[in-house]
Amino acid sequence: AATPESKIVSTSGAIEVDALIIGAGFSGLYQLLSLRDKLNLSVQVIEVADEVGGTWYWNRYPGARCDSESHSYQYYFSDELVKEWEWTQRYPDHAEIRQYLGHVAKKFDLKANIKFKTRVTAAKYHEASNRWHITTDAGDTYVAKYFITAVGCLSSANIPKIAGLESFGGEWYHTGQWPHEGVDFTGKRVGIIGTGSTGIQAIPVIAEQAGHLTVFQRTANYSIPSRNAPLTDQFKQFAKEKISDIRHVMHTNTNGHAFRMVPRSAIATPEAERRAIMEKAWEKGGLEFRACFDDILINKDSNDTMAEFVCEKIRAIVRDPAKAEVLADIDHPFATKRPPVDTHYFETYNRDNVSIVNLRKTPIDSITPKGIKIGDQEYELDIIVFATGFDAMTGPLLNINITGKNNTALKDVWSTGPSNYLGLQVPGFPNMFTITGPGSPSVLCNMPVAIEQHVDWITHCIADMQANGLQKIEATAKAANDWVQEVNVAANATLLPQAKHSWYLGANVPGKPRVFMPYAGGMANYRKICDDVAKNSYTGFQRT
Ligand code: FAD
Ligand code: N01
Repeated sequence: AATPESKIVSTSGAIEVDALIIGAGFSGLYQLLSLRDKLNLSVQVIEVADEVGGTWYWNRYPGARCDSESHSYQYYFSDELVKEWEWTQRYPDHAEIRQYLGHVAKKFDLKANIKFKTRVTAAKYHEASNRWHITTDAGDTYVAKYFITAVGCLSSANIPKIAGLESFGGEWYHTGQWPHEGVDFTGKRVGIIGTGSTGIQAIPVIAEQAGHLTVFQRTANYSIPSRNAPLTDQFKQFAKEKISDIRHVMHTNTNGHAFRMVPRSAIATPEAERRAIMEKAWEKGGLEFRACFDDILINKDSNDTMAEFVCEKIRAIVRDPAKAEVLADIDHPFATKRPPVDTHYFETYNRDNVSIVNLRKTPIDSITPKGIKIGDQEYELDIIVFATGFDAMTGPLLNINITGKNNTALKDVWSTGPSNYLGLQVPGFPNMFTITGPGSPSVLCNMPVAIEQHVDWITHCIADMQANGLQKIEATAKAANDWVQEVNVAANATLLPQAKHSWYLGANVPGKPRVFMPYAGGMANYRKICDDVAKNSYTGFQRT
């Protein structure tokens, strides 16, 4: 394999490599391994953190763990790797996932090709040489034939611009930039803004330590108990013996998880039977709850049955009817925002030291030196936690000054929302690939499955170019336009766009274009589309 030493430093001081990858999370690590060890290319990864891990490097907030089940939240490209890694819990926490990715990096000697503590600030395509010039905050310039972004969909923290934040006398943190040494909440007056998956994970854990916790909720949310537990020996054995079967299920269903949707309609199931099914799934816990029926996201009547079931559960768990009302006042169909899974989330509101403020009634006015001001009331706080999510999917890409052919900036091409072909390539940006880019299923899936599919497709595409002496691949404008239509059609065939306050639509970031970003047509369907494109000599791409 090509080693870092095989990089060439040109007379201009630029470092020449075959491929430059940004990011050392699940995506970047596997892309590096594939290009370096399968295709023998010289590859450089640039990563702003000082370690591998991506999401799991940054998100160390209390309660941070994944909600994909451990046996599915890992790479499946190597049976040996699956067999040798032992998960301890049904849902691993951030530290365990970091250890896993650290193990992968060590096993395949990946760190040799990663430059840490370095941010890519700009990437510019030079047409005459057909090379990307990529510059970093360390002052380096890399010249690469292939430029691959593995920057993540959820890596650009969304810190709302609330007037007065800079005047706050206490401490404040965003969950996606959590201090590695942790935060001591003991006896403190803590406010948390946000009740998405992150807030719902963090609230029960912070409540156990804080003197008082005030939850500032803008959009009430459904949540399903995770029922997290240590894995039994029997399950561990099952997961290792059935690697092929598990992989097959994940590769042939809509969402990349290791379970299938049960092919039955909620609304067509008699009420008593439907209820019994939902009760059983609620007891089992986890994302599989929504797979009890296969029409939840396409039939509003079916969806209503699940939405009502969860709201009934909220009212039954939360003893204070006023709190229960705020929590169950949900404005979108079930699972049209990513449904969180939790550990004692609704139960936490039965604690005397936890209160909830409904921001839909009165929004935050400002942050003062003492706390958060809403209307006439000032909530005095020692610590504010922003569980306010991310500038998702487009944010991490637009943070980099990317310029394609004719000096065209990506931010201009995407000024009214992202457009590309298959979520993989933007016309005018040859030889640039976006792993899990907008327009791909990515965030609607168990992501390692979506990531492996993209990396394998890109690797195969580059291998084919190398084998055929091709220099350049570029999506055509027509293919991208058609794909954007396809992404819209797929979203509109579901209830997903009905969640108006959703980051899938960019609604959480003021001023962001309202475009449904991920491809909702299903992972298996998408995989087939991509495979067919490759088989048909890369239809929709121009290759020279
Ligand atoms: P990331 O892990 O985000 O890695 C991207 C890397 O790129 C980061 O390390 C970042 O520092 C680096 N980077 C970005 N821009 C630059 C730049 N300009 N220069 C240098 N480096 C840069 N998905 C699931 O499927 N199941 C789950 O249960 C799940 N739980 C999640 C929980 C949380 C709290 C969050 C935030 C996300 C979760 N996700 C989950 C989604 C998760 O992001 C993906 O599963 C996966 O980790 C993404 O890997 P990635 O390598 O594509 O991106
Ligand atoms: O972010 P979110 P997240 N004033 O955007 C509120 C993955 N993930 O970090 O809905 C007041 O979902 C915002 O309100 P609203 C998963 O894909 C997975 O929780 O915009 N409130 C919302 O309540 C997930 O979907 C896991 O009205 C403001 C909250 O902050 C994605 O990451 C765990 C506000 C943000 O919710 C993002 O989740 C964690 C403002 N100005 C994350 N701005 C697991 O798998 C925002 N909000 C377990």
